[in-house]
Amino acid sequence: MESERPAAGPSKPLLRALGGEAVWPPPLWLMRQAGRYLPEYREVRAQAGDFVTLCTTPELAAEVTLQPIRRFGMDGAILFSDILMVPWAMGQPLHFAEGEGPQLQPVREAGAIEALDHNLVVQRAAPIFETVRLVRAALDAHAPRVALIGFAGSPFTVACYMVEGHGSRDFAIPRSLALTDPMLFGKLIRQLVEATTAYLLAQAEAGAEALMLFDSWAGLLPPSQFRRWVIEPTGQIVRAIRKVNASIPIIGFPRLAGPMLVEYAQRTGVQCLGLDTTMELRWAAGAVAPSQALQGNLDPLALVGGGMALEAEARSILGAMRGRPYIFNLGHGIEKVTPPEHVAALVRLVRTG
Ligand code: 1CP
Repeated sequence: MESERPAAGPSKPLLRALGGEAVWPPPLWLMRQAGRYLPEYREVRAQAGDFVTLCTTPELAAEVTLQPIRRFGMDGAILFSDILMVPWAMGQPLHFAEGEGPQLQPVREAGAIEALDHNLVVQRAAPIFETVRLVRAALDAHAPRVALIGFAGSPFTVACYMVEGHGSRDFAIPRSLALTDPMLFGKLIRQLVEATTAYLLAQAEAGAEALMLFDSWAGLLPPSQFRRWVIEPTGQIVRAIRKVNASIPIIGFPRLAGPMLVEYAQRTGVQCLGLDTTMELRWAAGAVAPSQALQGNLDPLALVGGGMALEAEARSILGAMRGRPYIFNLGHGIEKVTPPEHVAALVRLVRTG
């Protein structure tokens, strides 16, 4: 299948960096680069009505995926979807309330967890794979240097939302369940490992050229729990993907992992580590293998503020990462109050090295 596509893969800067090459100036993309800070996104979002409809209407989802590429020319396009589309595809009702974030019907008992069906995911998420196909075809035709990134949430972070039912600062309910009934929590995690593996492989088959696992709440866990619920399941997914697709690079983003980054980097098998804003870059560079790419970690608030502080922060990151495989990015998602002209200024700055 892959041989039928234009042979642009290995020359794309983002894929070269993921392959362990110190590409300079570094390739760049931004987490949540599509979204409400862009007026053209707000227009399509209004047209779609609700968020799940936007994620499951391939033409609209492909359009918003491509908007930041057209406007700013990043090196990576990230599929427009959400980490909660996996629980949705497993049969858990999901709704995005205006201004309140996601709402899920919580699953906390054996019956509810067993009623979820990871085998449904590839079938129900078919429109998302169609989005991947549309975006890849558009990039091949009009932006052959841009790599398409597919993604999923990591089992622990997705389980946090599934058990809690909505966003939270500490996700006390799922973390307590993991401690008091690890057998039951483990059942949910195992379902998510199966679902996420199939979901990511289907994205790769549809044309995604790199995959990212978002573990936004990994840093809530103490080391023993981090090993069990973050490192173990992530490693299982990476190994299962490798059995089918030996080459697609995988980016892991264990947000707020701190020193647990070392074990995560050694034991999961990911090719690239996403770094959050709190990570000391020179420490991280010494903590992972020289061939493992790093990605991050500009403070999204620096991008909101712009000007001299943005320039100073970006230059300091570039200085620390020069000479190793590296992808410029934020340390967390873009803020919706970000002025688009600050994003344009950042892209210019990074491109001039
Ligand atoms: O109304 C809107 O337009 C919804 C805002 C929005 C957007 C633009 C949500 C709701 N999700 C998304 C898209 C999204 N989410 C992408 C698309 C691609 C891109 O990066 O451009 C990605 C990769 C995500 C990933 C995601 N969703 C994460 C992991 C990364 C992170 O930010 O920590 C998480 C935790 C979510 C859950 C979620 N979805 C949306 C919101 C507001 C939230 C956070 C809820 C909360 O914890 O309160």
